[in-house]
Parts: sequence; C-alpha cells; structure tokens
Amino acid sequence: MKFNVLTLFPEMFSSLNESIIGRSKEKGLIDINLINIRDFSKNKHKKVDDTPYGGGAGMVMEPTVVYDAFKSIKDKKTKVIYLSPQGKTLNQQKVQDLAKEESITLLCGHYEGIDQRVIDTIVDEEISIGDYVLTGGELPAMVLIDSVSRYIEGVLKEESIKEESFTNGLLEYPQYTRPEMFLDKRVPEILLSGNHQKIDEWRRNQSIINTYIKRPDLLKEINLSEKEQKMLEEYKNLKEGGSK
Ligand code: 9WO
Repeated sequence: MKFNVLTLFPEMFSSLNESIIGRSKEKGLIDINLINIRDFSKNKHKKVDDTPYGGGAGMVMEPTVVYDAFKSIKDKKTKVIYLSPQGKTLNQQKVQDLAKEESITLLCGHYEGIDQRVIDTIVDEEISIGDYVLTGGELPAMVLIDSVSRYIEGVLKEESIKEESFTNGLLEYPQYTRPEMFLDKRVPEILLSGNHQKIDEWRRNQSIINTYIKRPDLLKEINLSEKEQKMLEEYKNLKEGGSK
C-alpha cells in the first residue's frame, strides 16, 4: 500500500517508524511518501498561507501551493482524502474498504483550513476521526495510516485480525498473562484448563457480556445463539441480584 501525505509538518510522521508500522515499512509492505507542501511555495519566504477573504481570524492555506504539491504525485491513480472534522466519521468497515486501495493520498490542513477551491478540485473524500477539533490533520492522518495498515497482508498475523474486536461485531474478551496470581487476583481457572473448546466458549461469552455492559448499541446487530441468549439473561439476573 502506498500512502502519500501532503503536509506542512512531515517530521510529525516519524512516529510511524516505530513498532509494527515501522517494521512493515522496512519490509516494503507499506510505503509512506511524505510531501512537504512548503517545498512548493514560489514565495521567497516560503509562505504557504494568507489572510481569509471576507476577514476574520487566522490564516488559510493557499490553493496554488497545495495544488502544486498534489501534482508532484506521479501515482497512476490515488484516492485523495482530506482529514477534517466535517468528514464522515472513520469506522472499522471504512478502514477495511480503504485497505483495498492501491494508493491513498492524505491531505493535512493546518491553521484555519485550506482554500475551498483546491479541496473541491482534488479531494475525493473527507474523513473525520471523531467529533473534536485539532490543530491540524496530521494526527488523524496517522490514525488512518495505522488503522488501514493493519489490514494489509503480512502486517499482522492472520489470527490477530480474525480474533480482534469489531471483526465479529463484539468487543474483545479480557486477556491475561503470567503471573497466575497478581496482587490477590487469580487468572480465570478455565484459561489454565487446556480445553480449547471450553476456552473459546468462555471467551465468546465474555465478549458478549463485555459488549452488553459497554456498548449495548452494538449488541443489537449480533445474532446470538439460544445458548448465548440464555447465558446473557442469566448474567442480567445475577447482576440484578446485586452480587455483580
Ligand atoms: C479553524 C477555524 C477558526 C476560525 C474559523 C474557521 C475555522 N476552521 C478551522 C478549522 O477547521 N481548522 C482545521 C484544523 C482545518 C483542517 C485541519 N484541522 C483539523 C483537522 N482540525 N481537526 C481536524 C480533524 C480531522 C479529522 N478528524 C478530527 C479532527
């Protein structure tokens, strides 16, 4: 997967050299091409922004420099995404769809935004990572790169993707590692049993209960078996009994 990033702050993306994403870059599974928009300024002071027409606070990124930076990308085809609070909110389905693209170009705005005319000219899609305002699109671009990269073949172990949260529409089951006893808390006995059928069943039940507690809205979309429905009802009754 090729990611082009149009940004005034390419150094911010050095965090993507760490961990799983860093390793995937080394392996050549993902290619992150950082384009410094400022390099395309024709101004002797490398200016990239100007005051807004109509007045008001702050600065707006000029269309010409953004357009020239975009035109330097030589990919045959690339999906251009503008990270903005006005976009559709990113979710796991969207992440999986984006992972099928050959090339994605992320446009990161700063200051009070980018001249609307260049947005209308080059952007295919506006995406938000949540309903809050930041100082720029760089962190959202990194969130998108991280989430999409996980679905590129070879980046993660197959099993990790299949077992994870959201893939089956449920939240995750709790995880445990050594030691067997931590403070006064034991690891659930079933996980030490070696009975993998029972363990799978227990984990799925934990996922269902976890989802019921934390995200009941997600549970409405899930087809529970009769056995699982009973299990959940039993949990609800137990909870009403006040023993938690
Ligand atoms: C600031 C501002 C101030 C006065 C009048 C209008 C204004 N608009 C903005 C503004 O939207 N600034 C943005 C800052 C421009 C694009 C990059 N910025 C940004 C992206 N902030 N937050 C995001 C973002 C992107 C994706 N998901 C969540 C937040």
